Amino acid sequence: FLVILGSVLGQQEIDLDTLELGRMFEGIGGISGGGATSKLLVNYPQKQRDEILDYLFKPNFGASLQILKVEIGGDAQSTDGSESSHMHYEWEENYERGYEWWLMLEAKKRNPDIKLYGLSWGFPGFLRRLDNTPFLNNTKTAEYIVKWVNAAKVFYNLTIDFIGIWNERPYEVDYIRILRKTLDSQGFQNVLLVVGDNSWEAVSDIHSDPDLAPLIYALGCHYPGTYAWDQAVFSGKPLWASEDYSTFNDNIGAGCWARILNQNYVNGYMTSTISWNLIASYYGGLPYERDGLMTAEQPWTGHYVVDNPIWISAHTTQFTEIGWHYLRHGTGVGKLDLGGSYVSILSPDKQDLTIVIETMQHDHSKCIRPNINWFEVKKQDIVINLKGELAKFTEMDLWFTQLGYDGNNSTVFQKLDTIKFVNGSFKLSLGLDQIYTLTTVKSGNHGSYPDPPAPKPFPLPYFDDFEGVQVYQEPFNLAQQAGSFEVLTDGKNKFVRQMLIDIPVMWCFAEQSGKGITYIGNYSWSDIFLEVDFRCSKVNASSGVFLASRLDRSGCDTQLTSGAFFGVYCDGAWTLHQSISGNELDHGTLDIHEEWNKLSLLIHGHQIMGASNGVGIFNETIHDIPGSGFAAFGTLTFGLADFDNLHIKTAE
Ligand code: 147
Repeated sequence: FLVILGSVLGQQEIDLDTLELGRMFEGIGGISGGGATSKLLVNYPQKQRDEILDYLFKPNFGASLQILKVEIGGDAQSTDGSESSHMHYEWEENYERGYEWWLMLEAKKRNPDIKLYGLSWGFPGFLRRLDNTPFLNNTKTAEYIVKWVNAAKVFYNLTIDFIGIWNERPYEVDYIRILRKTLDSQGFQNVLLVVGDNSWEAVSDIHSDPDLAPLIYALGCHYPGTYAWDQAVFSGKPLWASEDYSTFNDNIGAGCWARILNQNYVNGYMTSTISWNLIASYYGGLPYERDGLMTAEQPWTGHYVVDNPIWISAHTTQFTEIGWHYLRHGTGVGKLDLGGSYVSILSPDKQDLTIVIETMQHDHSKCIRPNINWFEVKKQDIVINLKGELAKFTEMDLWFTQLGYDGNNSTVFQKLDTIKFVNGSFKLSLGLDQIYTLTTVKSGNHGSYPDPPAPKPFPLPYFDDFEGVQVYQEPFNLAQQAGSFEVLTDGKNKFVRQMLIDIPVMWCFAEQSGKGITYIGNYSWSDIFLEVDFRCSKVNASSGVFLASRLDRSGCDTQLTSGAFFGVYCDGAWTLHQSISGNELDHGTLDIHEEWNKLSLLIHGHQIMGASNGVGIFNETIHDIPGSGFAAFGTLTFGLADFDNLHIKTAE
């Protein structure tokens, strides 16, 4: 009778009980990598860097993330840059490269319970099969991955919880078997496999190959659009949205994140959702600008933005833990009659209960992919009834977000008055584009720091002699798009070396130009003077080096970039090109020293001038290059070459 009365009054009765529980909640996380998405975070001023890390990882502060997924650097372009491998060549290993070790340590420092998940996008050249897959020798590839897992433990005391196979690329079942065996034989039985970081297709292999199922812990699908294949649901495997979101982090992005965090479970029984990316810490102008939970793209000022996806995360993460259980569909999990959804998550001792409700409208919660069908959301009243053993809860904290659009203000992650259940019931009037958390957990907190410094564009003039960078690290502010650039020392002087000597297992096609290249500065730079010292290598040498400016393409389109390229071969030949892979404008020869040489490139309007060791080489007018873009240097072929003393200034 009450239910009927309720629907007559236009109010939905939601009965929560625990007669049967749903699936285990496995956490909300972010991805650093795939690729180079944390590149600029590393050289932030310490104060702002620590604040940012608190917003991401510190419990009861901000996003309070429960999973950190990182790229296992593979020396290949993987979206916003390439990340260094721990083995550039078969004969070496190095665990002081890149920033993912550091990031994992910072996350664990703040939350020792955070789960770590590693995944490869590319792989170094020595693992490359001719078809550009890492399955030339599955034992070697498995050992390469297990070395990374082992190094986490041995060098950093980090326990890796999950390992994936190959991001969004086909796996070989034979490789999965060998990887599982190699992990087990080296004492890593507790490192679980998530397969296949693409679609739900791995479920077919599980069905056709009963020996495979026990090797796989969870099925990971990317951008599932909140749905899972029936077969996947019936497989009994945990289902993860192992990469999702990737949406510009304004309020539509926040709305996307709110909707999928609930509905990935409501519609698709997914128990973990992981955002690409964790933090948008790469230059504006690179692909997928600001597609992270928050933004930090100015290490030179310390400016950062805590975007609303951080607070949307908090609505779930601050009031749950991995290992809690969703209530069952129909008894605490479901869709709202007039649009929107709700989930309820219960602690194992049943002493804590968290309910998250969202009423995001279609156009305010669009994600980058996939397109979803139209749906309506209307204002509505709901009554939450706590049944059975849940009736013991008489009070809950209430946390509220109203996302604003079209100039309307937002209220974000605010604690409202504590609510009281009367006879086990509480009535809530829901508006549009709102998120509510009802919870017995008392520790919720909207963390805050004073405003960070104001934004400013990349500062010019700019000079770097790389003396301030730790050896094996990437040079600050240089965003490698193909190849791997590391700071090394000869004992007295630090310099940058391009390390790759062959083409990696590519994730996309950025390396097809055959060049190593690292970008710096501002996408809107136009009249720029660049100068760098270079030295040809005596072993495993690149054929030469180049300086470039006004580069208009990057990421997985790096091989297509236009721009002015002044190349110098180690035999003394020079060239001027208008793109990375062709269109020669001029060429000649010049003198090269055994040791360091100075290379300069000035571009002003259509005028372009090059010099080497202070001697003018060319001075001409060109019309067919972009009006603005990034600056860069690199190697003309994969192979070693050294760089030092980078100068950049505005060309007057
Ligand atoms: C994903 C990648 O895994 C990430 O590294 C990052 O590039 C992210 C950016 O949105 O995208 O790759 C996808 C690229 C394209 C599609 C799906 C995933 N797509 O077109 O469906």
